[in-house]
Amino acid sequence: MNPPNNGKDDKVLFETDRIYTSTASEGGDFRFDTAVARVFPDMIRRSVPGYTTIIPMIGVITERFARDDTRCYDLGCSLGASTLAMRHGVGDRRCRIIGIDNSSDMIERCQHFIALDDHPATVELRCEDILDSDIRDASVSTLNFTLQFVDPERRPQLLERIAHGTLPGGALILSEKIRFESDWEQSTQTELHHDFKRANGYSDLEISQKRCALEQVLIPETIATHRERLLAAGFDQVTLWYQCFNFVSLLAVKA
Ligand code: GEK
Repeated sequence: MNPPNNGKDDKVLFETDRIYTSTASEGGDFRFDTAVARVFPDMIRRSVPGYTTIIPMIGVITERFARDDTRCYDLGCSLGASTLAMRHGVGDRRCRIIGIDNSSDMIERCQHFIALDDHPATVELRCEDILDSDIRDASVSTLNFTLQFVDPERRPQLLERIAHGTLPGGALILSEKIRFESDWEQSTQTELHHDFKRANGYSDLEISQKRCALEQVLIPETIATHRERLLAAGFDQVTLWYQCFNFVSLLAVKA
């Protein structure tokens, strides 16, 4: 999502993430609340290696897989960066774009970003749990760094429902933070991720406090686990199309 470059509203929409700057600032598990929604574009860009590449590529992938008279789902849409990439990706095809998030703070601000964009494709935003969402007639769905926040025991069923709701030839884009089987890979990739955060201006204190806050909330899995589960859920092909350190994106396609 590119910030508009003028207007006093922009300062309100694009705040710098300072949530974990002091020891007194935060305790407890990470939550997608108002404070996070306010700084989210800055937070995700400075925390997730490759995010600024993945978003436009979601548009490119959508352009290939979107079909007339189908739906495109952005599951865990936050402020709508992927929703907007998909909206532009569908071009002039008759698609309904549906963005879903269970954080009302996110959906409220997302509405504002969608309204700033003038592409004619219809976007419907829903504040609901993706575990309860009705998913059908999908040509493209996106889980861009959302599945990692879902209880691992509920992940298989969610992916089965997405696969079931996907039309033949349709696709799912699944981006996740991952973990590695090998201790060396795990520690090296984690250190590189922290180097990326430091290079983006986060202090060691911010990095360690955020890490603690996410520990029980964001549960990463291996690429092998993701691949096997996508195939078991009903997708027929899976390919890794992007990796930067311990962050990846997979494309799963239904025959
Ligand atoms: C992007 N995709 O900018 N139901 C609905 N929403 C959920 C659920 C759930 N069960 N669990 C988590 N979320 C976005 C970025 S952020 C990723 C996605 C991150 C939502 C949660 O409220 C949050 O907005 C989003 O998933 C995850 O492309 O912060 O690393």
